[in-house]
This record gives sequence, structure tokens and C-alpha cells, in this order.
Amino acid sequence: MSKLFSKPGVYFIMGSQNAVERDPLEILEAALAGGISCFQLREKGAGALTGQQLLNFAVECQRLCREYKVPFIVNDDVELARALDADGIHIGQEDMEANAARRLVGPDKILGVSVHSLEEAGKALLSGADYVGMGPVFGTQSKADAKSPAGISGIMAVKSRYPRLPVIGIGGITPDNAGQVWSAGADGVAVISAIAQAKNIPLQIRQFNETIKAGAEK
Ligand code: 3NM
Repeated sequence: MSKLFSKPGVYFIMGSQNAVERDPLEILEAALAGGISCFQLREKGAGALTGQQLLNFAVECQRLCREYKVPFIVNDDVELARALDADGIHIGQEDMEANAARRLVGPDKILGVSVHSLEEAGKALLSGADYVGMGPVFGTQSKADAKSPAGISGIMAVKSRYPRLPVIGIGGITPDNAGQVWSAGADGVAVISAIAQAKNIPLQIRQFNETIKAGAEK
């Protein structure tokens, strides 16, 4: 798997806790079939799987991602990422230091870091991040300890200072506002609920891709 991460597009994030009334693997397969460009397994919060159950679920997610040739990234859990030989790891500011994660996964894996400011983005870049997730752009229900929404200004600031660092907007992104995020310079939109809770997931992803394209043409 190439580490090239230049056009992350629609980056889907999910854990079993985000699957309401549907099998999470069904949701993931629909999202893959619909055209997501990256998947992050984020098993967090109340009811999150642990131990062997988490491992079994993660293996199934990875199998589906391989089938669709979409990078499989693990949130926070470097041990799990290493055990599965995942394509990458994503860490938050409260998790392990980014440079420690880089040392543990090696130079060839994708390393993503959640950032909330220009300063954090600069630090992530120095630590070897391949991309940063910047958020929350809009209000979100999917992260209990999310900061106040920052809008698109943070993305614009990071892209103007570090034009070659891929920036993925996150937090409350829907097909209706994804175009704004793209126009601000984002290389991708990271989405949990607007995909996991969509009635027609492939259609929702098509709509994301269309608004992104429209945003890119502005
Ligand atoms: N990280 P939804 S916001 C996982 O600001 C996560 O770093 C955020 O979920 C950050 O697409 C967020 O449902 C939740 O709003 C995104």
C-alpha cells in the first residue's frame, strides 16, 4: 500500500458504537462500495469493544478495506495497529506523542494527528505526521470532549502556513457544508455520523463527492 496521502477525499471514521440499528460491518461495506477513500477504526466511548472482540471486529474491518483497496487506519491503539499490520495510525493530542507513535509504527505507515491550532499542526508535521485532522469545524455529537467549533479558519491558516501538509476537516461535516471545507483548502473531510447514520450510504457518499468537487471548482 502506497503511503501517498495526497487526496484523502471522503475519510470515513467509525467504531461499533457509531452503528445504530445496523451491523457496523454492513455500514462499512456500504461506505466502501460508495467510494470512501480512507477508513479509520475508532472504537471509543461507552460500549466500545475490547480484547478479543475488538481484535475480531478490527480484522473484519481490515479485510473489507483490503477488498476495496482502501487504507485501513487505527485510532489511538498502536498495539492493535501493529498486530494487524494496519496501513496507519491516527492519534489525538491526549494520546501518545506523535513522534513516539512514528517510532513504533516505522516510516512506511500513515501517521495522522488530530490538531486544533496552527501550532499543533506545526508540531505534528515535525513529528512525522502524514496528515492532520483539524476540528471540530462544526458542532458535533460524536465526540464527548470535542472543543468549540472553529469553522474553516483553522484549516485556512494551516494550509497557508504548510501548503503541502494534507489537512482533513472533521466535526459536523455533511454534504451541505463539505464544499466550504474543501474551498478552505482541506484535502479531505472526515465524517462519522453523516455516513454511519445515512439511510442510503452510497448515495450520501456520492453527494459528499459531488459537493467536494463543486467546492474544488470555486
Ligand atoms: N474528532 P461527526 S470531532 C472524532 O475535533 C472527532 O478532533 C474531532 O464526528 C476533533 O462527523 C470528531 O459525527 C467527531 O461530527 C466527528
